[in-house]
Amino acid sequence: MKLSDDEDEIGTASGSGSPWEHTPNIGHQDEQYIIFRIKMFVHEFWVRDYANKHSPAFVRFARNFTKELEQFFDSPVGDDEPLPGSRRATVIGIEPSKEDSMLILVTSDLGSKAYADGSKIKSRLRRHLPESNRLGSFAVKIDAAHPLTVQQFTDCLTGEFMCDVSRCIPINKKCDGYADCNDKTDEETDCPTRRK
Ligand SMILES: [Ca+2]
Repeated sequence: MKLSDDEDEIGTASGSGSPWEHTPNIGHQDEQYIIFRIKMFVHEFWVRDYANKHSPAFVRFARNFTKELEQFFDSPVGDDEPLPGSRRATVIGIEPSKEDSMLILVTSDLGSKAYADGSKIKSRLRRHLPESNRLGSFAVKIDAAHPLTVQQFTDCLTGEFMCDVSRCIPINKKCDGYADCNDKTDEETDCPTRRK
C-alpha cells in the first residue's frame, strides 16, 4: 500500500547548496520544527475503506485520532505537564493487523513547532501509552508483538554522518579531505591521521 505522496519530502528540507544536504532543524530555536512518524496498534474493526485515505471512514477516523494525539501533548498526562509549543498530527495510513480483525495499525506523523525537545516527545509517548493503553478515547495495544514505534525524522538517515552543527552529509563525504560540515567535524572526528 502506498502510504503517502508527501512521504518523500519528510526530513529532506533542503538547505542552500548541494542537493544531498539537508538540515535537521529548521530555523531558530523558537521556530524549530521537528517531525515524528508514530506507529501504534489501535483496537478498531478493520474496514476496507481504511485503505482509501479519501473515504469518509478514513477521514472520520483520522480526524478523531489526530485530535487525541495532539491533545495528548497539550494537556497534562499523569504527572507530566502539557508540552509547550504546538503540534499538528496527520494520519498517514491505516493497515489491518495480520492476525486480529479487531486491531489496526495506525501510522501518523506529528509535527512539533516551537518545541524541539524530541526526546521529551518520544518519552511521553513511550511512557504513558503502554501504561494506560489509551490515547484519549482510543484503546491502544502495545506489547512485544505490537510495538509502539516513534521515529524522529530530523535524525540523520542510515548512511549519513551528522555534523556537530546540525546537518547531515552522506557518509562517503566523511574524511574525504574536504570540509563538508560548516564546523569541519567530518574531517576532524575519527579520521585517520592526515594533513588537510
Ligand atoms: Ca568531507
